[in-house]
Amino acid sequence: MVDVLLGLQWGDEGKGKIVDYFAGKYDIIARFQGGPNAGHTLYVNNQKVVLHTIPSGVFHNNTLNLIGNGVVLDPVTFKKECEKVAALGIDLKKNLFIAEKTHIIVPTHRALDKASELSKGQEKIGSTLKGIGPAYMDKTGRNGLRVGDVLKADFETAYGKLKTKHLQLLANYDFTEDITEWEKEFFEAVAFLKEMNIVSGEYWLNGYLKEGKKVLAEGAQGSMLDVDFGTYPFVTSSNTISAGVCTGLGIAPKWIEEVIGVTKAYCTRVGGGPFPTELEDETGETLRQAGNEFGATTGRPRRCGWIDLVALDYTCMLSGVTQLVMTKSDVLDAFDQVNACVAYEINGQQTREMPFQLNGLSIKPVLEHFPGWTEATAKSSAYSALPAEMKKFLSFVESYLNVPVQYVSNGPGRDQILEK
Ligand code: 2SA
Ligand code: MG
Repeated sequence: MVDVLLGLQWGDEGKGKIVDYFAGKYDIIARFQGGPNAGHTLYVNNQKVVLHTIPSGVFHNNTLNLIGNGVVLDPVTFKKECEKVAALGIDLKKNLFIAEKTHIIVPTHRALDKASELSKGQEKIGSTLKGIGPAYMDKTGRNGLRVGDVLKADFETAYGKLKTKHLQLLANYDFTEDITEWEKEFFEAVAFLKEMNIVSGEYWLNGYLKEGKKVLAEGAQGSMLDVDFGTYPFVTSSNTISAGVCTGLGIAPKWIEEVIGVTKAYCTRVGGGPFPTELEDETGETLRQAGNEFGATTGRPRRCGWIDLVALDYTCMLSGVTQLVMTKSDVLDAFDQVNACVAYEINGQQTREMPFQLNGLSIKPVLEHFPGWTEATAKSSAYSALPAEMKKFLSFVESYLNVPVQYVSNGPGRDQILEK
């Protein structure tokens, strides 16, 4: 069977920690989309580790990890990440596998990402500039290079062809950088990649499923950044919802059982695009400081706001979420009053549905107010011991979404998680 773990907002819901918490219950952790734009933060022996492309199960002894075909992999960042993980005593040759159909990010993809963002001016997406969009464009445009290609004798020729195409495109943007150094680094990293376990991801994974192994599919970014259903065009370039699991790993829907949705007790967004509950005031700043809301990959300050139940209801529907994990609930300890958005008011009309497009609309979030709690919940050791006011807030969320909040994460530590 396969369980899925997804972010239900705009990313940074705390997926890394939650996958790490659940990892012990699974035989395999598999990434199915995204790439080095992801930043999954874990604490291993009290040391902070940020993973980008490597699945968050690598720190568990008996867990295998798969980078699925739906991912885009940059050999350069991948090599650096592997070295960082290896320095913590992990032998990735034993527990990490890469699907040969995974697409590769080449240096000129990064250049194109930057050029495209610059050309958009005020309308820019706020991309992490890791080359994600251009790499997925080459995948669907049928020009891409895949991990399996690095093993072939003509890889350099194929790379050269793609580079020429990219340089032609870059000429439109007056791109003048010398990429010789980037290429040197790239080919060193490709040599490193060749030595890793490259497998047919779909046969590898289906083989284990038939043996009865338990798989956790680890989502990256968040559902509101899904290329089809997110706040388009301010989205990433992959399917972040549960549907992406089948195409991103090569498995049939029948294998999927639980869909675990992760949401913060409030909401954040990094990069551009609409954000109905955003607080551009002191309250937003308090959330940012109390929640330490800075991008794990880019260090950018994250935009902060109240929890958006309209958006969560939408993403729970899209992915068929069966249970919720609410993270960073302790951050709300700092407030006398806690709010939740229960509807959008657009042109005087209230709606609980996500409009076609959010940008360009003037949306007023309709807020439900909850009294705060005066206790510090980071030290709570049981769900039942949480303050009554927080429990009221949690049950309101449950009844609005009609999905149980099965876990509350009340701090960054590995043990700061309470099961209902
Ligand atoms: P991209 O890089 O082309 O996929 O960016 C497109 C949009 O998707 C957003 N995006 C993200 N949002 C939140 N977290 C992400 N990962 C990092 C993290 C981000 C960071 O975990 O903190 O460190 O800044 C992530 N990746 C992509 C992005 O902001 C664009 O709006
Ligand atoms: Mg993140």
